[in-house]
Amino acid sequence: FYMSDNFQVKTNPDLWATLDMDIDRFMNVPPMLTDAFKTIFLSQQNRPKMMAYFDDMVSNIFTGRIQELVDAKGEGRPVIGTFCVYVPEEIIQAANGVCIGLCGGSQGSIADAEKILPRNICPMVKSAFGFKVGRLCPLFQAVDFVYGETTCDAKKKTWELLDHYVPTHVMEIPQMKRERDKRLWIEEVKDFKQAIEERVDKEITEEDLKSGIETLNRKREAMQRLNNLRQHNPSPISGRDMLLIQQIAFYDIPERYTAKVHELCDELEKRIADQSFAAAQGTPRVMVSGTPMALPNWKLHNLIEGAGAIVVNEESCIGTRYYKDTIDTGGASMDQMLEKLTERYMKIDCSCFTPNDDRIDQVIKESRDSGAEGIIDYCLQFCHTYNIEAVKLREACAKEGIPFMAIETDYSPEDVGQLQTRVEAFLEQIQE
Ligand code: BJ8
Repeated sequence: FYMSDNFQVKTNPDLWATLDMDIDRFMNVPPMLTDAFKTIFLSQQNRPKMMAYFDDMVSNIFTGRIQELVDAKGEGRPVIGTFCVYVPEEIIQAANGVCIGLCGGSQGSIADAEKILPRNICPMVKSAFGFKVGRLCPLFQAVDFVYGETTCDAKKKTWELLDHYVPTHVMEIPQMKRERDKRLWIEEVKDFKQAIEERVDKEITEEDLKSGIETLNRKREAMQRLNNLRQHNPSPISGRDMLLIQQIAFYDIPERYTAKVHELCDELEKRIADQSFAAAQGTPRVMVSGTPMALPNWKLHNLIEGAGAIVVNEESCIGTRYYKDTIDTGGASMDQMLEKLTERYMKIDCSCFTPNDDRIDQVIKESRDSGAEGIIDYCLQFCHTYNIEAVKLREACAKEGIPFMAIETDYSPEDVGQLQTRVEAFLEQIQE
């Protein structure tokens, strides 16, 4: 296991030159990410040894992984960027394509976005858009096209502008979950499949789709296994490391990632048997719910764990919403599989839907399952749907006697002091 001093986010200007990057500006990014990663991750005591793989994925995020994407394109495979877990990855996998999550979690590209977009919209949308217009993200530069969706207003209207910089397709996601919405949704899934087929100039067969579904099922099951293990009390792995692993799920190769997550799970089982934990017995256990935390957004986890607690669950799309449901493929025809796939996607309980009471029940359930002593609801600034849904969550938590705190923040470091005070007060409250 290497020393943290050796860790470095690698650079490769020759490779980036082939991707039309703003190399002069981008050269500042790897050293900054290296420093942040050392401070937030490598400073932790007693990390699982298998974290070396995930640390390596960070080290190679702008180089080795980009080379793999370039190689995939060379083999004629489509490399597709997405911004939402409603875009069905199984179909991309069935077409032997590569799916890369492009949500932005960095303050560094916000100013680029604000030259064009209004300031008072979600930082995740601004960050992603800024990466593209500033040519500041090798992952974004490497994709052939992107698939947006009609979830929140900030995203769906930004796609119209993003299309000037990269071919941007949009999948319609309904806002309700009635039978007629399901019919529309299935049509959208079929259109998506057809669009991907046209791109690769090959029909997706039943066998292809079945295998795409099975690959993603295995990945989601591995993540479920991992999340169950991390919820042991005391936890064998920190919340920061768990967040990182869940973020890496959006840019690693599914099969490789699945194998590594299982290896980590094996190690965590052993750690539990050996009583080797990431935090001592009695460490306050906090669950986070709400909007996703895209790489390299580690702000809240770093605050919570820096204040002496441990994060034991993420009810988030970079968290359980991504992997809580799988698709049963038993003996299904193409049409049946597409229907089952759609039904699985309809179970994702994003606040963009109304009503969305399933999510409230799910949050309470996950809070119980994870042994959390309180919930911190995380809302990115200007995300109206999660922000308003927090009202219902607060009510439900009050009824269940679960301590609850809602925070709204962005990527800037300006409110860190104030958030820290609030997190510390919350931790005192749950320990009383
Ligand atoms: S399924 S959570 S990934 S839409 S935080 S950009 S909603 S203003 S991310 Fe999401 Fe799909 Fe839903 Fe998940 Fe808009 Fe809110 Fe920003 Fe958001």
